[in-house]
Amino acid sequence: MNAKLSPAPANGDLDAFWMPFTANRQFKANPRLLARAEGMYYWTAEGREVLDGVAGLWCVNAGHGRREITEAVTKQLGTMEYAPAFQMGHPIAFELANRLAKIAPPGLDRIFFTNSGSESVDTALKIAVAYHRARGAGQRTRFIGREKGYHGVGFGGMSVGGMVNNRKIFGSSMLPGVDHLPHTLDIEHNAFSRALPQWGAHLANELERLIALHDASTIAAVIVEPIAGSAGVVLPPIGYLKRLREICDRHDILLIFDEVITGFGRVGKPFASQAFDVTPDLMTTAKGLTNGAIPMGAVFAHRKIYDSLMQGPENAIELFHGYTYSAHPVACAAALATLEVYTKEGLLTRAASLASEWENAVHSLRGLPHVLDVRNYGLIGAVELEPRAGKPGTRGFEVFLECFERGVMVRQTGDTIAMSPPLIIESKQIARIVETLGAALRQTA
Ligand code: PXG
Repeated sequence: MNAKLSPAPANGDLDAFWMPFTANRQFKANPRLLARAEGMYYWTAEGREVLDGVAGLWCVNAGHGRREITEAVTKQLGTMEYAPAFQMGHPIAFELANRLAKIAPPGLDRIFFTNSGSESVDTALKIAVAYHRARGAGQRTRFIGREKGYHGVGFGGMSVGGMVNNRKIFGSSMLPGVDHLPHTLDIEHNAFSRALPQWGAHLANELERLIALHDASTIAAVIVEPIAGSAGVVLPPIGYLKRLREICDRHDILLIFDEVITGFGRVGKPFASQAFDVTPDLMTTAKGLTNGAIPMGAVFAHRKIYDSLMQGPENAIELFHGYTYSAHPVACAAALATLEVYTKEGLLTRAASLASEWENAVHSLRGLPHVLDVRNYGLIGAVELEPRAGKPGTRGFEVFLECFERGVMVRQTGDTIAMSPPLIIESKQIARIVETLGAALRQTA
C-alpha cells in the first residue's frame, strides 16, 4: 500500500474526542482531517482537495457550502433561535411539514420531526405499537427487521438492525420479541447485476414463515431499508418489496421503509418507495432532509395511523413521545431552504438521468484485482472485494486510504467500497471517482 498519510498533529490534541464508529487509536496515529468544503469537494487541514464520493455520509445531496441554506439558517438564528414544540408551535414547522407532505408517497402526509435517523427509527417503531394499541390490538408488539439491516444505534434501531458488530456486545439489552428476515445479498446468483437483481424475490416469503412462527396477531411492523446502505449496498431483488407489502397487508402488519439514505433524491425519485412503486405505512428519513447542514430527521406516517391515534378527550396528549429539538426552528429553516434548492435544481430526480452513466462507470471496475461484485442503483454504487484470508476488512480499508490519498473520498464497510456522491455530480467527476478507485484497486495487494 503506497498511501502516504498526512503528519499527525500532536497526540494530545486528538485525545479528548471519542470518535464515533472509528478505530480511534489508528485514526489518532494517522489522522485524516477535513477543514473546508465547497460544491463537490472537501479540503483537508493541509489544503489538499478531495472529491466527495459519499456526500459526506450520504447526506450532502445538493453539494457543500450551499449559500441558500447558510442564509436561511443565519436568518432564523437571528429571528428566533429556539422555540418549543410541546404544547406550543412555530409557523416554520408547519410550513415544513406541509412542504414534505406534498412530496411524500401517497397518504404519508403526517410528519413527526426528530433529530437523526436513529431517532426517526425509534419514533416509527413506537408509533407502530401505539397505532395497534389504539385499534384494540395491544398485543401486537413484535418487530421484524432483516439481516444486514442498519437502522441506527438506539436500542430499538439496534434490535431490528442486522449488523453483527453493532449487536453482539449488547445481546441481552435488545428489545424482546424481534425477529429477522434473511438479507437479500446473493453474489452467487446476482454478481454484477445492473440495478436491481433478478434473483431473490422469493426471499420475501420468509416473512410468511416468521408469521407462522409468531402469529400475525403478535407482530406490529416489518422494517427494512428499500436499499440497505451501511451493510455495503444491498439491493432488493425485482418484486421483493412488492411481495413484502402484500404479505404485510394480508396480515394487518405495518410496513416501515427506512429511507434515511434513500430519501431525498438518492435513487432518482424523491423517495425509494416511489422509485419501486411500493408504499409503506411509515417512512423514516434524516440526512438529505437538511443537506446535512443541521441535524434533523422526519417520520412520515400514513394519515390512517395519525387518525387512529387522534382519539379520547381533546385535551389528552395522543402520543407521549417527542424531543426537545423536534422541529427545531433552525433545522426547519435549513430543511425548507434545502427543499427549495432540490426543487429549483431538479435534484430529487437528477439521479435518474445520471443512473445509466453511473452504472456504466462503476461496472467498468469489473475484472480489476479482487473485485467480486459491483452493485448500483440511482446514484449509489458499491464494489465488493475479496477479503484477505484471516484479515477481513483490511483490503477494503487500504483501498479507502489509497483513494483518499489520491484525492477521492469513498466509504468502506468491511471489504465493500460504497459510493453515493452529491446529486450535483458532473460526468468528469464520475469519471474521476471511478478512475481513482480503479487505480487504488490496482495498487492494493
Ligand atoms: N437508518 C439508516 C438506513 C441509516 O443509513 C440511520 C438509520 C441512522 O441515522 P443517524 O442519523 O442516527 O446516524 C442510518 C445512518 C455508512 C453510514 O457508511 C450510514 C449511516 C451512518 C453512518 C455511516 O453507510 N446511516
